[in-house]
Amino acid sequence: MTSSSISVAIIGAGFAGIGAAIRLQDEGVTDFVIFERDCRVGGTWRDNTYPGAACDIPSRLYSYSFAPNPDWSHTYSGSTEILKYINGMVESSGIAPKIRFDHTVVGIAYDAVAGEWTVDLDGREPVRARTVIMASGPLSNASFPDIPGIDTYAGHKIHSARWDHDYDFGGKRVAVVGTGASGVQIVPELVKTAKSVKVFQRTPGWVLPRANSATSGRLKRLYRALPVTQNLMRSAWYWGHESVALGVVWDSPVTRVVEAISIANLRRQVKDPWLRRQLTPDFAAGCKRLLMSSDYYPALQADNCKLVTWPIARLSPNGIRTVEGIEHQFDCIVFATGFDVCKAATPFPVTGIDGRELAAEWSGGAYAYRSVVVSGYPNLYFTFGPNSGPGHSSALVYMEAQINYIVEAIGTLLRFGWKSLDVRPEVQDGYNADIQRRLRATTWNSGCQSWYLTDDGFNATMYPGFATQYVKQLKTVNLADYTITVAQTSGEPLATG
Ligand code: N01
Repeated sequence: MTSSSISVAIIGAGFAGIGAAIRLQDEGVTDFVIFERDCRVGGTWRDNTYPGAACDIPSRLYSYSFAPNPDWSHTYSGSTEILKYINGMVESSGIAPKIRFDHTVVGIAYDAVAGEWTVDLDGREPVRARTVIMASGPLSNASFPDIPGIDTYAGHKIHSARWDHDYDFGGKRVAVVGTGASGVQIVPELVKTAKSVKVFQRTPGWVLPRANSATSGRLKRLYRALPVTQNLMRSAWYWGHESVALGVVWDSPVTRVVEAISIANLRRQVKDPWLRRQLTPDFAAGCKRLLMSSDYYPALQADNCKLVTWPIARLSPNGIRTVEGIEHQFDCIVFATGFDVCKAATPFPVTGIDGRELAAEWSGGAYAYRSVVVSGYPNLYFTFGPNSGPGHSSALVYMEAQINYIVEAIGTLLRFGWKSLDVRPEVQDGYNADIQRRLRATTWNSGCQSWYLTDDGFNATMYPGFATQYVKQLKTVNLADYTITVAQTSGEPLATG
């Protein structure tokens, strides 16, 4: 270990990076730095500021249990309020001085002799760190679709995750490509301002109504005065979502109930049988992310809105040409087409023991042990890593479990002055064989195309179980799972705070 190395490098100042930093600090590990490529914290909630951007998981569950917020204004909060929550955590925890903005990590490499990672930064001196936490997020790189002619389009192009707030939609003819979680939130807002909106749907999703109510001042005061009431509400949401897993994670009779609720919602909101047919999914509910919206179907039926289900053939200088030969002309095209998710790659080169490259090892689909560590890459930890995605619950419940595990592992390493913790390959292999076997029975692997799967159908994204099982497996670090390398030099000072 070199004297100039830091104990922990955290890559990314989104929910995961900020949460990890706070929990490290709570446990007395203060020698960490957060590298953030942007100039603000917030990750996906900083980037996704499109009109209508909100979370489709109740805020009381879509927050950290160690940072409860009695002031959520609604059951489901908007992106501005979520970003405020993240900023509030940064402020109250005092971690702001440890964030290095405009620091883009371009690669990390492990030095097995020193037991350190070299963190390479774009245009800056590299930094040495004993441990690294990858918190760069799976949904951080906006993805424009690979549609022929996309560069020839001469009008205005906006991606949902890079919204152009200076663009005035008033009087404009607008296209929205994509009808996933982002698309169904954007369309209801755009129909209020644009002259016309055409929505290009490739696959209709299952839409469930979302009842979003304001939290009264009295309830907020109760949450503040009696925090246990807030915990009870969080628990109620938690167990409610756990019960939904029975129909969303596994294709079961409960899935048919979810589908029946969605179809009843469609029937209630859409009277035109042809439009209904166009909006009816042909895959098991849950296979793609369930869409939560009570205003999407009404918006599609607004006088200035039209659903287009003909496949897109290409973009032309004036707009979008569909396969039956019609050219739809637009002033602006909004792409709600999702993200480049690293399912079979890494966001930048990650070099482990003996020069092994993680991107090469993951080329058939990413894998890890319990989603947080990969054999051959000691002292490197992932948040939102392989097979950590929830289909039915809050990503933050999963993230908090990852963070607690990571903080325990790092704390143990630093406390004992060990050089490295490297998960044993046979332990990792056994875990993944089990994960892939269990995934075969899930809705996600039941035949639809989604961002959860690689092009070959490998599921490197989702966790096939209840949140309770996921959290339980990360409750404690079992050192028997690891090869421990003890530092060669004895008597080194411990790096814990
Ligand atoms: O992206 P998506 P998203 N031609 O990948 C279509 C999270 N999130 O930004 O279904 C035409 O889900 C594509 O069509 P198809 C959440 O985890 C959370 O909406 O592949 N269409 C689909 O309709 C979510 O899962 C919240 O056939 C094309 C859409 O674009 C994730 O972000 C809110 C196309 C992409 O849907 C991503 O959601 C928002 C093409 N070439 C987002 N390429 C919360 O509330 C793609 N599409 C927490």
